[in-house]
Amino acid sequence: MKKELIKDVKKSFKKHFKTKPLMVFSPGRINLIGEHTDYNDGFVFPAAINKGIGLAIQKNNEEKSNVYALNKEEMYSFSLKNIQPLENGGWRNYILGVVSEIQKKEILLENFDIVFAGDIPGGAGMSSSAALENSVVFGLNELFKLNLTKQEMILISQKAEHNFAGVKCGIMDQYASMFGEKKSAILLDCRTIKSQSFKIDFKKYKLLLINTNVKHDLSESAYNDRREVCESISEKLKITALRDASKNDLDAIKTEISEEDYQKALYIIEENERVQKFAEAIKNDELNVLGELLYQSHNGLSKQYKVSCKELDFLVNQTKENSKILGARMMGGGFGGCTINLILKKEVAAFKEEISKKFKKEFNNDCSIYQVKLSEGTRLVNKK
Ligand code: GAF
Repeated sequence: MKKELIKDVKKSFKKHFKTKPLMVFSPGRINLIGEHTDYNDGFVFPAAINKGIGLAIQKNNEEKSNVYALNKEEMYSFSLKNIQPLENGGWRNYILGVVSEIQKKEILLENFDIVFAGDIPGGAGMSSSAALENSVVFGLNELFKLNLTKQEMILISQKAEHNFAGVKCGIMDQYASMFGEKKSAILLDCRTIKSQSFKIDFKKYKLLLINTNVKHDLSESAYNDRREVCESISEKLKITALRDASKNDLDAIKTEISEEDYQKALYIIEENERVQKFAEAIKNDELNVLGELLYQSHNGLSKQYKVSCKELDFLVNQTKENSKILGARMMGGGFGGCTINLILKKEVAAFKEEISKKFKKEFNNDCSIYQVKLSEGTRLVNKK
């Protein structure tokens, strides 16, 4: 969390609303491995990071609630009555979604003011939307003493995403953002919503994110399509979710489904296995195995699940020629955003320069490179 971000949000709140706010920070996340497995009741391995959303919130005595998006310099005022998603509402829908999902629990909210800002680049696949949802539900819970548990809060955030942003996401992003722990990643079972925390120390290696700075248009509809494919195959197999399927089960219905769908379901089965292997390899300090699993994951996401894009494939392929990098893969929903790389610490500077040049030459666009710290989840800040 950057102190500057919190300071700016607080300052802006005082300027616009003239009251003293509660301050919340809600982080984005990375994901080590386990992509698109969350909505299949499977396993994921995310971590909250030191980038996210800073939010200031306080009650007001008006007829409307007011939200100011500091990065965009946009103010939005709305009535708490009859809340509906807005067409092309952008960030507004995350706020409205959270409020509406709280109201669906028969909880009566009073009007409030919010200012928020973030330092997660939009579309980077680092869950700026989950961070925003969580910051709002957490802030409202504190402000109005709603007594919601963190578990209830992340389900509200997830439903806001489903019903107001139209993305039928799993629970990984909201969970990681809410429950993150310092210097740790979380092995989460998305069926039971039980997790195990792993201290992360890759010794001479570290994680590096490279943002393609592209977000291809089809990402949201393609995301929902993938979910539908998984659900329809589960239905055919008469199971709750692909988490319960084996390759043998899938082979038994191979002739009834398309080769494309077969590969997608197979990817999910294999990715779930990779998450387990990844956890074992962390326990045993087998860094080479981690790297290999990252490459396998990318290959599956690109060739079987088909959620990569040429920019992500390019970045991953470039690392294969570099012995200083143990593994890399696309991260998050796909169709743009970041790759996550396991790289020798002392090679970071040289690699940054090299890959920036190559990317520019190939796409005539800049990529961005980030080093992140694994951090705590959503919390109150500046209690004084
Ligand atoms: C997005 C979704 F929001 C997550 O739930 C998850 O499915 C991820 O894509 C892919 O692993 O971030």
